[in-house]
Amino acid sequence: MNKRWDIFCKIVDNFGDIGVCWRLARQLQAEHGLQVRLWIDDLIVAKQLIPTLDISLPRQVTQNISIDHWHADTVFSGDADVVIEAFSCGLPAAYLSKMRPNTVWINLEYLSAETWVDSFHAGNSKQGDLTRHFFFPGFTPATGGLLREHDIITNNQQLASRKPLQHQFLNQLNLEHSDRLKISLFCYPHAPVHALLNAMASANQPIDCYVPASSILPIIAGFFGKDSIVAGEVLRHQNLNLYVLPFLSQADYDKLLAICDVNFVRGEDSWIRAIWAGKPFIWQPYLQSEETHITKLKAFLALFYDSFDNTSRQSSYDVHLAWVGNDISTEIWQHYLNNLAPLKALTLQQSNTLVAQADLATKLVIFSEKIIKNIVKNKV
Ligand code: TRH
Repeated sequence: MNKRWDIFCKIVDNFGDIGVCWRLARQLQAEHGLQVRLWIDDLIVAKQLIPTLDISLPRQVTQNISIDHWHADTVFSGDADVVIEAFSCGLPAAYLSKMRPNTVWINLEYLSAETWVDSFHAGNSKQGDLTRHFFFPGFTPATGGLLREHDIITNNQQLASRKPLQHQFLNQLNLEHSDRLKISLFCYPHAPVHALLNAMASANQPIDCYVPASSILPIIAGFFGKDSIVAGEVLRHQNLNLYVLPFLSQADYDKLLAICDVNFVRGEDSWIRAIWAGKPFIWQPYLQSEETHITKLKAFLALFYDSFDNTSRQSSYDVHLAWVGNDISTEIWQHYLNNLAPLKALTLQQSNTLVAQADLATKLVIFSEKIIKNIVKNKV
């Protein structure tokens, strides 16, 4: 049995690398009964997502996952059956030298909705005695799927439909209850944040905007004419009430997305969480050279919104392209808000279509089993 899995996570930038690896590790352990060891190169950043982590320890077990600090002098045993190299992070030479030809080596790629992903998923290349397999997450059945815990949809639906649960969550964050439109905001600092806040303030309905602490806080402070802001502050301007939240646990961030009416998300992991929340969302892709992120955005817009009616599709395209551009006008934002009811229904419909597909962790386990069988077959 391929029970022992190693996951290698190099933290390049932000929280997406560790966010995805930590979520995957927990799901493989909890839902597939695997022994998972997560190798992390930067425990300090990881601690933001895994608060129980003791950064002084080279090895520890938390939530049934063995977490090992991966550094230049790490000594490896190479006893795993399956090795996940997250986002082409490069397995260390000392580890590669311990791997056996039948060790299943899988490179977990970045998520993209581009059509070429279907044909590149599940390819491989020889590296000496070893074979490196390429696993592409994606939105179609021909890809590796999307990370989704078995209970996330039920949890989100319960929270979205039950006011007492929502009040309990808001109370826990020291937030007031209101019937105002709720919006969460998580984005990169190069987004036109001032323009968005301005559009929210002058929109024709009151808005509660929740901002978990991130690198955009100085920009928000500037909008309100302040030098700095911290979690707990409430800032008001015209129709906009803005609540600064602490950086939440992944579980609480899911809850925030589930109770909001619109979610601004970014990168990779929060993007998928917004889809499972089933609410209209605006995705900001991770900035890449040669406008690659715009290509990725357009591929996703085509995949997700092309079945929408003309008005909803147009307002979704407009708001996304404005958000990745340098400006988001009051008109574009108001048009989006005017279409929220159909956008809500259509987004939920698309989310349900994706939920009907197998999730990434399950597909990864099946993929690893198929590789093992082929290896065995080739030997016979
Ligand atoms: O942090 P990101 O920008 O990560 C990015 C992307 O993954 C990108 O593709 C990759 O190339 C780059 O990293 C290196 O955005 P992302 O992917 O949404 O990850 C954020 C994580 O933080 C996600 O797991 C959700 C979590 N999160 C919380 O746990 N609490 C919070 O309050 C917030 C706002 C986020």
